[in-house]
Amino acid sequence: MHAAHDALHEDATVARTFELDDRRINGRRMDMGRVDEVATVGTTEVWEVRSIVPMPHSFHVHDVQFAVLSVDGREPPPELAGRKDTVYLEPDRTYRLLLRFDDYADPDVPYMFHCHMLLHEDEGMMGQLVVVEPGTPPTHDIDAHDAHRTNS
Ligand SMILES: [Cu+2]
Repeated sequence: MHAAHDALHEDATVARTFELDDRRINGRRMDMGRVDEVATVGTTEVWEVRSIVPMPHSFHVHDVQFAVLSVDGREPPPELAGRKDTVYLEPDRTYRLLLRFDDYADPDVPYMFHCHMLLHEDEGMMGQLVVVEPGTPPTHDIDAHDAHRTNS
């Protein structure tokens, strides 16, 4: 793993897990009335993303770009170096992503994270992420998937 990534990784205070099955993310399909994740501006997060079925997906995040820290615990191949907004997920591999939420907080308007394969996307393989200022709750109903604070 790159030293630069290690240094950034030390800053991560929130970890989230995203398990993708045939058409759902963490067991859910898109619901415009539901906020799945709430992130806070000024924080760095590690997302663990995995296709848990024998099919690939393409995980796409709006708002921020991310770095791929590792694939199954190993340094990512060269094509996964650099900043990404989409990562192709081979089945049964765990991709650890590093995301930094620096700006564009809006408690009203969610961002999306979704599978970028059109059929999957069209069938609701998508969730909503709201980025807020510290101490500001989002205005939509929250049914957030549990994120956990890391011990750093
Ligand atoms: Cu997909």
